[in-house]
Amino acid sequence: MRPTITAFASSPDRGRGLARDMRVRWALEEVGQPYDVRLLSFEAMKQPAHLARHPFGQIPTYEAGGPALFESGAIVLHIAERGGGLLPDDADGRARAIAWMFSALGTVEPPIVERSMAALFERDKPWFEARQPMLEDRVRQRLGELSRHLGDSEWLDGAFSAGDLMMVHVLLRLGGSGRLEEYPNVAAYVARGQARPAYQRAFAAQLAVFKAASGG
Ligand code: GTB
Repeated sequence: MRPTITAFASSPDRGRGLARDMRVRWALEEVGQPYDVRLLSFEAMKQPAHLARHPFGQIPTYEAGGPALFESGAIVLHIAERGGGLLPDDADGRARAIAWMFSALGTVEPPIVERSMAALFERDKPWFEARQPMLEDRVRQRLGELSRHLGDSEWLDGAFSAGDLMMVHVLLRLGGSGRLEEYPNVAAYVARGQARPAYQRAFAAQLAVFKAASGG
């Protein structure tokens, strides 16, 4: 059954592909699965109809006949398990790819989100300047560790997987900060992810939504 996902009707990322529906779109494009999108305003996300899909009233969600799924990691894993090309065939390789998905979401994303939340919501707070070095160091620590692991490899663990998809999308939130450029192999890794045709199609789809919503 053709899945329906949810996304912002007008994304606060202004079409930069940073909202988490982008991960789901990218995964669907990688496995060649066409999909529909239900666009939601912030108000609609908090209404009972959407809360029945997502207990926290967020996007993305995923519906394909069965119960609605929420959490971008769970959705991408679900897509990867059903389509080809996002998880290795061998059990050990699959386990490693899934471990990388979890590490993207649980180990690398939190300091990146913390950094961007501080920049968005704490600039006028008395503690903002004092916290900055700590927030930047936490991000640098993870980037350094990732850089060491990647070395000259193209992807995190053999062929491109759902682990790479998730990690690249998490890292994209650092775009424009200058952090990625401090680790050239990590920056090149992110660029390789963005160059994938499936990423490009997903990016174009979410950008078209933003442009339509903003009249351009
Ligand atoms: N852990 C959940 C998941 O991975 O699916 C987190 C989902 C989540 O945070 N969704 C956000 C949301 O629905 C949209 S992506 N927020 C509304 C709410 O909580 O009420 C978050 C997002 C928004 C904007 C940018 N940006 O501008 O860079 C990046 C990420």
